[in-house]
Amino acid sequence: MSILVTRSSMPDFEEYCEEIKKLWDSHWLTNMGVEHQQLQRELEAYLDSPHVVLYTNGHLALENVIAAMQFPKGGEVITTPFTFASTTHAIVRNGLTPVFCDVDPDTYTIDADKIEALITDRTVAIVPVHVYGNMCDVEAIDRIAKAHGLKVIYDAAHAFAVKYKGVSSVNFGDAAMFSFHATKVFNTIEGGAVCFPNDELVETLNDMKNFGIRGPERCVFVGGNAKMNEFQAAMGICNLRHLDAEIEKRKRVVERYRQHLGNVPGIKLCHPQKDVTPNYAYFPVVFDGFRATRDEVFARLGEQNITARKYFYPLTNSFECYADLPTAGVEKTPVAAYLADRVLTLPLYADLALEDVDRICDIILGE
Ligand code: T4K
Repeated sequence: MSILVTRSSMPDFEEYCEEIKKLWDSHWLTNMGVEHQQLQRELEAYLDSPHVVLYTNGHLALENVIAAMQFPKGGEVITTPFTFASTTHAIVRNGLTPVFCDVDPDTYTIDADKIEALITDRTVAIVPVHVYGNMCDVEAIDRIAKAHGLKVIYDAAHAFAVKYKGVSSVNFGDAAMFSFHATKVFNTIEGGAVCFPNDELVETLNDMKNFGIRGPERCVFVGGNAKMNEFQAAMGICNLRHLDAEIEKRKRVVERYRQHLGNVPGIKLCHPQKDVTPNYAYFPVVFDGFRATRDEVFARLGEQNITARKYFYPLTNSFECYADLPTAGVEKTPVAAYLADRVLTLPLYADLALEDVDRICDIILGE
């Protein structure tokens, strides 16, 4: 049987059917119905967030919250290239220029010590990524942003349920965006959210995701459509009930990987971060000086029907769609370039059998 890099968490079929049954009575399938409202309330409580605005996916959530900040066109946004395409695209699709900062060699998140050198009089914001669920250096980023009057919007797509010093990851910066894609620790099939403290942003984001319509005869804003539908929200309500148990199961998988790969010369793992409550979203492994290269390990696993992924190779600053961007070029971010060439994210999901973890590690170690 094949093992893929991840597998969606799903509630029991009966539980989901029970949750969506009411939709057959109401025929209300989207446009902020009862399921949407319930999920929003539950997430505000679970994430300890003053406001949660739900979206049909994480990308549109990020694109909209950047747009909501009304930055001048051509403004520069400091971010990292060691991420999914979405982060950089969301900046560029808003008419802004991504300025790529290198990443920290241990957490793979933005290297806060390198941010200030990139700030110019055109810089408007920082969009750091809590990549793999690793927390950015939120305190240093906060200090820098305050000193230079910059907005901070976290791409927290990977960081659902992660806490720093007991504080939810949503409570840093001006806003945090989550992805609830099928591949994430918490999923609503497709889905996403923006979490933030500023009351005024609620109306702006709701306008943006629903055509700027404020009533049957009132349209106040040239918005788009990015609403989460009722089936997505119902999936979220069910999955949220089991989330803590799912994270516990992920933890067991991660611990098993650590037992096998923790002390192998040439294999580098991400260490648990001090003061961080993790969500065990991804299990990245860096091969450097190991008897096989990353690509050889990837191929060896593939021969046994095991699909690991090279998240995040290639770096977004090497994408061909950014060939004309003056800030592009992997040589500007050497640590990210080093990682992108050597990292492999191993299969990780709640129901991955520990025996399968043993087998994956045996193949990696050539045993
Ligand atoms: N920012 C960051 C940092 C992100 O990582 C992402 C998304 C975003 C922003 C944007 O959020 P969204 O707009 O997507 O909500 C996947 C996901 O599609 C994407 O959500 C995710 N990041 C990215 C890291 O991974 P692919 O192209 O690798 O997905 P795919 O289809 O190859 O699936 C990977 C594995 O997941 C499959 O081998 C099996 C499993 N899977 C997949 C699907 C679609 C399931 O078990 N169930 C499924 O329904 O991008």
